[in-house]
Amino acid sequence: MKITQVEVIVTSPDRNFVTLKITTDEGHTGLGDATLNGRELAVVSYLKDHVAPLLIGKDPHRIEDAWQFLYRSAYWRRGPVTMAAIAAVDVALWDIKAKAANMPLYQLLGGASRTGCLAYGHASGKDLPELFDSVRQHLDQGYGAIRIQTGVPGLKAIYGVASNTVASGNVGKRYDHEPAQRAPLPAEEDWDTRAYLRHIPGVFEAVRAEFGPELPLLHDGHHRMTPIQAAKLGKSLEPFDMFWLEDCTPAENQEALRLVRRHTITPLAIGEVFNTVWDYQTLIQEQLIDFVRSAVTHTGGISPMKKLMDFAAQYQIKSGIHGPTDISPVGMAAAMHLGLAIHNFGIQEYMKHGEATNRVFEQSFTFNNGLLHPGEKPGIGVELNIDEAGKYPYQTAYLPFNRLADGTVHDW
Ligand code: CS2
Ligand code: MG
Repeated sequence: MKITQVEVIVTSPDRNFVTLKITTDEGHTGLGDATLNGRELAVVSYLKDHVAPLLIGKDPHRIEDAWQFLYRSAYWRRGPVTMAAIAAVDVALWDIKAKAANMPLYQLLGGASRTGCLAYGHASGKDLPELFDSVRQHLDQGYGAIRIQTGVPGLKAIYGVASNTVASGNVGKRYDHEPAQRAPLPAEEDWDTRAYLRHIPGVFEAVRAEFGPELPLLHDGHHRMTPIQAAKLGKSLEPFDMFWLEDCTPAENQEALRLVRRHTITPLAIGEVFNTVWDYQTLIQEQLIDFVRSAVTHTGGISPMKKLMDFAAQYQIKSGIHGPTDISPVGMAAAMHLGLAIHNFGIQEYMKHGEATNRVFEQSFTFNNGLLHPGEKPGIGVELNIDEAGKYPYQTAYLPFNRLADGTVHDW
């Protein structure tokens, strides 16, 4: 079999998505997600200008060879743009291989290790009543685990809280609880770590009092704390039996987690901004985290994610694969196949895509009793409807950023 066509499709149904489509001389097609939220067109160029010409005429079955060639022959290694591009090729080739084998991808990864993948959703509200409503809505939709984000008194806009639930002063239109904004310039939000640290333990106390001890609860700190602040938060959340505290410190410094770990038994998750196994070397070997947050889309695809999770398994570290709506249905499907197959699956983030997105990407996954399953279609189980995709041209979009009260830029 030979690769005959490589296309990069940009579409913006509810938000921007970049999809790679590889076609073979035997008529098989494979899809890969290459969406890098807020920097989408950089990956489009990387794929179109630098990767597509290298793939034409190659054997699509040689996935490992293609991966190593793209990673090593570029000379320049790692980074989100490079790794999103390589991921798209890797997933598209796995899609083709599984279609050629007439099997759903998870069968090629070792078969199912479970009946489905436990998913968590995002509940948020500017205050407790709104938050409780949001939690109830998620429980009604069948979610069995819930991430909790709230407004902080004194702050106008905050990560994870939909714009229609926060006070005015917010720029741009938001989609559900999603931070990306289609606007020519990034929106500015405000931040105060001390106010946040004072507020959050009370929120979890109230949520436990309202919803009981069993519901797995998660929280995302979005890289905003220093190590000692993160340690303080982790410690103060211990009575509420967290499933995890995510991205408590900026992810660049793996050693920060040593300090956090020394002070708290709250489980830690990190890695949505990582893109290779090297970003986890210290974290995994020293058992400084409990969950790996990488997205298949941003970490080079199924092949390196399987290796990363096998490495993590030796240390009883589990998966918590990134799955907000900026991961396209193609990237979500890849995550579900991997999650179903690996032994050390932990949880899968799952934010529902909008209707327009679901018309562009025809999908075969199911969500029943809180469990995601990728379905039994050969391949990854997603096809792109090109007519629908063509209705939604690219729109400039940026993630917001934070400033402190004195104007200093802070991690968002
Ligand atoms: C987040 C994301 O899902 C998460 O945990 O931290 O929503 C993140 O803000 C976006 O993926 C950024 O593109
Ligand atoms: Mg996060």
